[in-house]
Amino acid sequence: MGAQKITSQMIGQWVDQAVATTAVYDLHTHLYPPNFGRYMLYGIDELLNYHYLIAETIRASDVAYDAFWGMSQARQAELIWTTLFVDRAPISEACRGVVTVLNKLGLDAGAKDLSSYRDWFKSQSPEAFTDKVLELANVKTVVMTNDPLDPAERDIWLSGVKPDPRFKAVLRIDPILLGWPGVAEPLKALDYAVSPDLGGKTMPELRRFLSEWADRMNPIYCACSLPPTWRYPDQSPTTRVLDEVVLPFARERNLPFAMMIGVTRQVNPRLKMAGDSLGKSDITSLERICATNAGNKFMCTMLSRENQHELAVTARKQRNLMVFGCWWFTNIPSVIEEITRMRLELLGTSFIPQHSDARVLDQILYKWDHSRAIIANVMKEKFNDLAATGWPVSQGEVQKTAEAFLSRNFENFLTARLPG
Ligand code: RAT
Ligand code: ZN
Repeated sequence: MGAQKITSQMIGQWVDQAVATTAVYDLHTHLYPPNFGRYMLYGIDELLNYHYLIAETIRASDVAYDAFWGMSQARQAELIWTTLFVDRAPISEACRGVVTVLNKLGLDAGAKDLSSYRDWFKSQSPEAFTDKVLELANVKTVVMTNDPLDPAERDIWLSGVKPDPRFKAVLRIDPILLGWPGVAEPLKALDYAVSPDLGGKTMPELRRFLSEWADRMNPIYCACSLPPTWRYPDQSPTTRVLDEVVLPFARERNLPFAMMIGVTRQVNPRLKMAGDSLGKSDITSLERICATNAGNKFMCTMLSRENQHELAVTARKQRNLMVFGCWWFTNIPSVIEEITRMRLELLGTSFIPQHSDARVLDQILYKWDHSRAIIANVMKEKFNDLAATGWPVSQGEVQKTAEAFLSRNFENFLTARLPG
């Protein structure tokens, strides 16, 4: 009896089912659990006040910067709603996301009735809403971004609050890598004997800072975002702190170090947190940090579309490098599709296609819905191409691939010990 012919319809069904039913491990977000108080953001006003939408509103309306920032948060949300959802079609990815969220929560997006949405969200408790959203989005684990130098966040950790186990911590260390000499002051105020020129006991004290905060937060990796001008190695404090503190610390604890490369902060300070931009980064620095620190695990995502091909090639050469996500300005359908297809062609199943970067809990409903659809399309195309060669594509292979992409590659990378 001959083997059953694998049709593209079968592949389509297997892929859709596997991608929809596999729970996601969302490895980079800015979300927090309900017991982190005001750090947990949810609801229509927070959705509208997303910095992606603030940039779009200020561009489209004639509001003055100062007038916008002088408004209450509710008034800002109303202006964003009117400008982007009433006066024009909400056709950008960030706008469409809000509409997807309303739909997924069972609200009537077509009613365009901001006050009824506000009423609905007011009736949700943070705890029950968290359960509802994680379940609807089919996300099992959410990775936070935790900055021990943020005074308010520090107080929460110091008060002994433990996050809900579905939320994992990440030790975010941008200031100690990029903030010299200024970061010496806040560290000294916390009783770390550091000096602005990195002399004296600075290096052991930074190590103590990382160890104490890692013991407190139990992070699953350390992370930093880096500008396009980042070079490794060089004579900068960044290289010194990496080589003498961060990389030995991460190696000792078997923690990956995640680099998000390509952000140019505050190209327009009048946009406040919406004022960051991007630039093409130096792939050879990434190559060198991975090659010369072979005992460290690295994760990397890059912000510029122009870096994506060389990033995927670099991952082919460096087994200690895990490529992840379509970050920020690349988290738009056309670019996600292009990047995912290219990574799959160069890396097979050995990469992590997406993270959400959600700041407002409800956003995982749209970010994962939109990304799942694109990942599924690319998988269908590639499994169909494979079937056309005569390979007997199986449902098991499709399922395993979806699991690798949505959670397993990350889970395995966390626990992996690098072979010598
Ligand atoms: O995507 C974003 O919301 C950015 O503002 C940043 O959070 C970026 O992802 C980062 O973590 O630095
Ligand atoms: Zn982020």
